[in-house]
Amino acid sequence: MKRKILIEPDPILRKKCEPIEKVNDDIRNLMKDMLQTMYDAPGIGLAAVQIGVLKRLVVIDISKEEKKRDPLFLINPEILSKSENTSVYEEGCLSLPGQFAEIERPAKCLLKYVDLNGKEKKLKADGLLSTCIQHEVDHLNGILFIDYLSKLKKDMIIKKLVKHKKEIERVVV
Ligand code: GNR
Ligand code: NI
Repeated sequence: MKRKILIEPDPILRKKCEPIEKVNDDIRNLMKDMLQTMYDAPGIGLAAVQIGVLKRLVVIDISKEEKKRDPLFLINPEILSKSENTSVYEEGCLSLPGQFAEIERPAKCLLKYVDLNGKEKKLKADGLLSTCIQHEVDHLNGILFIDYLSKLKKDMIIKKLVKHKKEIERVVV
């Protein structure tokens, strides 16, 4: 089932998410919904908080072609280490529709997570995957990429989103 994505400003997006204690069918079904919502958007990553569920769950798929889908299901993801060197990507966020900015982050990271079978795994990431992982783990801690921008740029984006949300309301009512 496709879910609705929350758009900033929304206080839920600023909450800290809770770890999963047991990987069961409820969690697997929720992550299936997250993946469907992400592919439909479309996006390359989605944190559960973006659909209003305050749990430490992330789905990612950075594959380019629809036919070669390669989803990653990350439960309780934790970044163990980050590289000294950084890289810059133009980031977008499904909770910040139409907004993009160049963000500098550690180029590589080492991730620990639990998979859909409840098994602990580690993953070394670089490139877009590393950036996407850091972007998603930020969501679990209530952080959005606009928090790394100057107050002026951040305020401009929030103002646009408030206007955008009011326009959506007008269509619905
Ligand atoms: O779809 C997305 N694209 C993207 C591009 C650069 C860096 C991060 C991302 S994640 C984003 C989807 C999203 O909002 N995930 O939380
Ligand atoms: Ni995002």
